[in-house]
Amino acid sequence: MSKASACPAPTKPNLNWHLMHHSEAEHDLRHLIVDISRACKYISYSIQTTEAGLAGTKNEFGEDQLALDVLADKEIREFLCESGLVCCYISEEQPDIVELNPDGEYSVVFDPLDGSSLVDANFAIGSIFGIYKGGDVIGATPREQVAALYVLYGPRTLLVYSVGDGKGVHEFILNDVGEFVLLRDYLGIGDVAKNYSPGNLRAITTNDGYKKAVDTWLGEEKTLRYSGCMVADIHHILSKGQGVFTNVGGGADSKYPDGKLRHVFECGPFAFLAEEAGGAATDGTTAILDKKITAVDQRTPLIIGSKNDVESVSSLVA
Ligand code: P6P
Repeated sequence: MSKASACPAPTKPNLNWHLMHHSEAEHDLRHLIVDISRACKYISYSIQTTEAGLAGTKNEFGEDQLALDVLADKEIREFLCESGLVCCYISEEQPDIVELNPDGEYSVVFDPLDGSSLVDANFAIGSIFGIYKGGDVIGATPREQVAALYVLYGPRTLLVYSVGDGKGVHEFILNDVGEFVLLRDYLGIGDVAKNYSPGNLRAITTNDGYKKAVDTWLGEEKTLRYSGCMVADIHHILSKGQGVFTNVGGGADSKYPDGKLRHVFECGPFAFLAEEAGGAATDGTTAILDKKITAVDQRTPLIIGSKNDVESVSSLVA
């Protein structure tokens, strides 16, 4: 019996096929990623069809929850339950770790709808996911993730994933029949940024290093690209193959001393993807992937993208 399969590669590889034949993800991890992608199809549909009003509830951080935030969180939970593979999850919309199946071999961390407050302005928003083996995310580092992915809901619905291990970062588009099909594989981030995305810009009034970084970008005539949704802004870096995104703190007395972003379900997954694509991600002194996760609501400064720029900005804001 010939070892070579009699089945030719499909003309348009879908997510499941790519996970099986390119990333060689283990069986259950492949199923989990596909189940997460199924939840995101429903989220994409909800964004197109649901009133983006307030849900009348607040999340653990006291922020008003949009109907869509709550809906996205619920849809993801349903598919994590259906997979049977998840022992627990950490969601931006939940106050603490949520236990699902005690026999599940994976933990999932996610921001169900990052940038959701921009939906009424019709800006692109996204879902962010990190996957860990086992149930002990608190105390782990994001380098222990076995996969990371995001879905960007814009003019197109795009999914980008990596299972690490040098297997690359790959981009899929949701087609008209509801399949994520390969758009571009092996996305890379070059060492030098032409674009910059400065989040928490209010911090330059109290963080001299950050102000120096912004002045340098302006002096170098780099091009500003900033939407207010990190999924869109960091996808811009992966899509263009260069760029630097920052969200750093303004000091002890500022509104966000450590910047606005959450370590476990926002910065950790993107750091995994950025390093796999040849870029870098730090908090100014430590690689995000090596920064211990101490709490579900832990915030961290983030400097991510083209290596040379991450290094130079880190030295200014450290
Ligand atoms: P700023 C969206 O709420 C978010 O969490 C990220 O997606 C985004 O990069 C950041 O907050 C926006 O921060 O300082 O621009 O308001």
